Amino acid sequence: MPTVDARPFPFAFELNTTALLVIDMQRDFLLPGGFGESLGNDVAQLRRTIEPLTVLVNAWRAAGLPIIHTREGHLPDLSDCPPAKLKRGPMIGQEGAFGRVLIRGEYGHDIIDELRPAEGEPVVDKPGKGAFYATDLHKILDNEGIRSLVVTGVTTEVCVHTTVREANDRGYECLVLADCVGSYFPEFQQAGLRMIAAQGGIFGWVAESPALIKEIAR
Ligand code: TIU
Repeated sequence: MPTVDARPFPFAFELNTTALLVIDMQRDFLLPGGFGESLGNDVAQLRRTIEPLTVLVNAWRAAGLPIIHTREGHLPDLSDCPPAKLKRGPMIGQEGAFGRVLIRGEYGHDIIDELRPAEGEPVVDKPGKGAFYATDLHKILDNEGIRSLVVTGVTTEVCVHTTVREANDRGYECLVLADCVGSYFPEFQQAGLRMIAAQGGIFGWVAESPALIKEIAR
């Protein structure tokens, strides 16, 4: 069984029951001049994930393993956006540098060019922070017999964490890759990763992508 050097202890997984989740690698969050940056965030903190994640995605694809992408966003009429979220997401639905912010179909809502999904890879559109809430993700994974998830994307303490918690409660084993997840806030990146592996792996495991790539390239 492939086993990855991870915290709090090695992560063992079956290649045929493991999927790679790429969370919200969207232009609105990652592009300089976009929504994320307009809120005063340092997008460089997220952009450092692009290179290692591209290498991982290419290796994962080359191994013929499943990849699922997600995008956070809403319908153009905002009917799926709770007023409570709209109130605190000051720009959601408004015109930004890359179209209406976090609205499906807009340029900024889509995934960055470097990580464009390949033909046939599911793209799950989600209205919330978690990838399971109000989506078909659990069904998609269940139909494929997936039991373990490699979780990547942005941001570590928001959509990655929410998704890992949702996955954990549904019985999936989650490996979070430290170099392939990013937060606008270095202290949240650190704490977010520590929270996952704390208490004997309360939410899952944490590793670096080269340790995983070594296992799938065998
Ligand atoms: N994808 C995701 O994490 N959505 C966010 O709104 N993250 C923030 O950190 N704001």
